[in-house]
Amino acid sequence: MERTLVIIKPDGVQRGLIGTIIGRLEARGLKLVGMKLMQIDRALAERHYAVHQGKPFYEGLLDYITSGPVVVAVLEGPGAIELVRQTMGATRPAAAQPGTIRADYAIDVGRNLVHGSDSPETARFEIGLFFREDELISWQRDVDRWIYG
Ligand code: D4T
Repeated sequence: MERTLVIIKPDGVQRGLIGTIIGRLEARGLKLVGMKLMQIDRALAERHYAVHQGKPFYEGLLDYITSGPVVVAVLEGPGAIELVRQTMGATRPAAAQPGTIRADYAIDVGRNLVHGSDSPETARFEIGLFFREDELISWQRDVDRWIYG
């Protein structure tokens, strides 16, 4: 089983798309093991986006991610990291495949609604940034036998 961090960014919250985005990930078969509404402060945003420091879009990215409440969630499932990345679609919504969240609901790379970890190392790091161990719940979902063969 793999875990990944998902962030519904401030545009997703403002636009009332929390339920839609979480619903798509749940419908895919992924299981929520943690979720909360929070406001990301500058220091946390700098740690989360440290790999982008110095890039032309970095300051705008920090302004955007700290501009309003976000929903952070940890989703679990076999291959969860790649499944979430596929369900979100490409970083640039114009390049995202129809049927993905970014293609269906976004236009601009600077307002692309959702974040998902991009590797097992990143997922571990990002989950640790946003959640304490006791905020994550390992639980059995009765429907799992109809989702995993
Ligand atoms: P996140 O990290 O938000 O899930 O996005 P991705 O993993 O899909 O893409 P990324 O790390 O390459 O980019 C992080 C973040 O920066 C914004 N961005 C990116 C931007 O505003 N302009 C750009 O040119 C790029 C490449 C969008 C996502």
